[in-house]
Amino acid sequence: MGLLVVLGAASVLSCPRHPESSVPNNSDPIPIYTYNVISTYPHDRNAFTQGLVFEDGVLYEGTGGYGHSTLRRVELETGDILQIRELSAQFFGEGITTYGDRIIQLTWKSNIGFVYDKDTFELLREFTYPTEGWGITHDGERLIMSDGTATLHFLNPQTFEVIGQLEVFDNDGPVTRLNELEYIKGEIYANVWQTDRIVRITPETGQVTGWVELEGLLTIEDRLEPVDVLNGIAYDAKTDRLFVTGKWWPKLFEIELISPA
Ligand SMILES: [Ca+2]
Repeated sequence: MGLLVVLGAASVLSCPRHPESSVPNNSDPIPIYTYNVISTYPHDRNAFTQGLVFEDGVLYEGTGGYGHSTLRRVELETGDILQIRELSAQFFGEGITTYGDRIIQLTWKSNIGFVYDKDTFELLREFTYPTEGWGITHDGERLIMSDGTATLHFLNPQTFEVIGQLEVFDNDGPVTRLNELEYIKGEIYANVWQTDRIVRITPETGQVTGWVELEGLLTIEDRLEPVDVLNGIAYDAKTDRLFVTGKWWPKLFEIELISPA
């Protein structure tokens, strides 16, 4: 179903021109990866996950909802909340990323981002941006931000000025609804809102290099209580572990990707 949503959305849009790209439209099929579950961990059913990061043995999570938005430090193995900061009820929290000794958190429609001390969660400053705020990650030099469209924005991590943009496309045209992000070994991974799929993106061109099909992660029992969509990608660069979860999901998964045969 997720694929149909994506293709349907893309099919009504004209194909973008990418003169800088040597890859013709409707060329080779884009590989679809599947997954193995390596480990399963508990996840807070009250967490409407909008941002997920793993760094130095610690999971950081940002949650959304008016009156329910938080920034959390979470113990991976138990799901226990080790530290939490609640946002004012006027803000709908969105993506988070660490950057050095800071944590950056977006808000959905307020055009305001928050910068916290990574250890204390103290608010250090705010910044503004013109679009909606959805997901955020970084490539070591630039912040990378999504806004629910097919456009990713590159931001200076010190001044938060927009320094570039990237239009994401596959063989069918623009890939919209790009949501939670993670930069992994030179690629941008993005949840595609309202699907069970993650899209892998080349930062240099915006071209999709693969889709990851994650349907089936939750069991029927997991869905007896309300769950929302897959959202949340975190990567432990030190141990090469990939984590995913979803909004109100009872579980967080370490997965490995399987290349198509
Ligand atoms: Ca992430």
